[in-house]
Amino acid sequence: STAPTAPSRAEFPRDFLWGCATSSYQIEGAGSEDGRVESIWDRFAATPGKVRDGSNGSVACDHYHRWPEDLDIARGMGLDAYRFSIAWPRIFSASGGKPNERGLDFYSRLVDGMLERGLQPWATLYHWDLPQFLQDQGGWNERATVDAYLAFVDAMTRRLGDRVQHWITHNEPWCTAMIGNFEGLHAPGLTDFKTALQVCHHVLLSHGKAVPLIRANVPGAQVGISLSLHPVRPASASAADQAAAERHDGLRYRWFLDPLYGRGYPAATMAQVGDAAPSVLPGDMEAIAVPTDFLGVNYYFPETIADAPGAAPLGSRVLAPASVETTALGWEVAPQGMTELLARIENDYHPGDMYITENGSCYDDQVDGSGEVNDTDRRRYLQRHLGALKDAVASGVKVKGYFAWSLIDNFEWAEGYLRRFGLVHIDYATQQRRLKASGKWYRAFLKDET
Ligand code: GBH
Repeated sequence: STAPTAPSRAEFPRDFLWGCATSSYQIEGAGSEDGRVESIWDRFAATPGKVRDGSNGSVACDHYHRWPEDLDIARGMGLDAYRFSIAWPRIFSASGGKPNERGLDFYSRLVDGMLERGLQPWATLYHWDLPQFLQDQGGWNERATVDAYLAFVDAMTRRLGDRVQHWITHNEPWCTAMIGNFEGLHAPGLTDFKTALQVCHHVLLSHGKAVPLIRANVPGAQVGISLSLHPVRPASASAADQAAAERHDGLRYRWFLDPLYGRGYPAATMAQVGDAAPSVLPGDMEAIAVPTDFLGVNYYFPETIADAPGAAPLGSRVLAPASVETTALGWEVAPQGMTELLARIENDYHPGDMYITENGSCYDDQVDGSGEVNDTDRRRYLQRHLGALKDAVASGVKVKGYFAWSLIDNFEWAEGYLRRFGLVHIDYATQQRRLKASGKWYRAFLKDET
């Protein structure tokens, strides 16, 4: 049954864009085909203890071969748009040199497949799969990686720019920088705060420098960046918890949005990070502040922050809040957090158009005796978040579209294949695809039958 809070499509503006998202390393497989080289995630996943089930993305959903079926499913659901990412290790196998034609051809066929099915392609240029040869030269900690990224962006936008207008420079720079280089929980698995902030700076700089390049190669390009953002809530009303939440928010939210919207790194956070501050060259902050066409917001859950004296980096920690509804990963289910977050960004930065470029939930799905996946929790999560999105639209926030994470179950990074986010179930033994109850509901919603 449909929850009373579920809106219908007709309650959104007619031109509101509906889609699903995926990323290359999480779905493609074909790890060593057609000239693809090793990525930092292949290396990281091969390191014992880094991925919970010891798995990797070398086969994943075999999307590299099964993409026509996956795009048929996306079309069958009635999506307007499909957000995918491009594997840099398929395009460049060494520093300098020419792009790999077989890699370019794969994405060219994929994009043609989307257009044939009436799906608007949204291409993400970096969703965490850095070529390992670049990490061997220092990765994003090195300024030279910005130039390598621009060569990759140039190759992709030249090849696809006659058919792809929507470009996302980076997915979640926080994760690239902090989870990969400070927390050590994602590739490349480093645990150094100063490195993380330098990585962050180079990622933001590479975004800023990519925007004019994309515009030069793609007539009419719409360019943006996707950030993972959380409403931040102090664990208690105590002054210590409130100050901790403020410090956390400075690094988690303002550290990204302030420079992107022309304010430079926030002074208070800059003072708190001290010696870990990144090295910034003249002109960098102006480059990062280049105007964009939209802001992508990836929203999953609010963060509850407690004071934690001595905890790196800024003396705070994220709490698992007690007695709230959570998904199977322990993430709080808080639809109104999305409304709140969008309103805050609108108010703080007036970024123009925003898109929810990811939102979704992890549950322990089971295929039942009749071959169905009755994921009522995920369906309800989706319904409630679309209700919250409707509230955001009604309040005048300029949010123009929504991409569910994810089209299909996939390699969930450090969780391996143990965690499922798809609207479509994957049986990894057979690669069989099955539309879950959540996907069927989204299909009905998109056909305006709910
Ligand atoms: C997105 O990141 C990614 O873009 C996507 O690739 C991924 O599959 C999807 O989310 C689902 O995870 O569990 O308390 O340790 C979302 C950013 C980064 C938010 C990791 C949660 C871990 C918090 N996520 N973070 S905790």
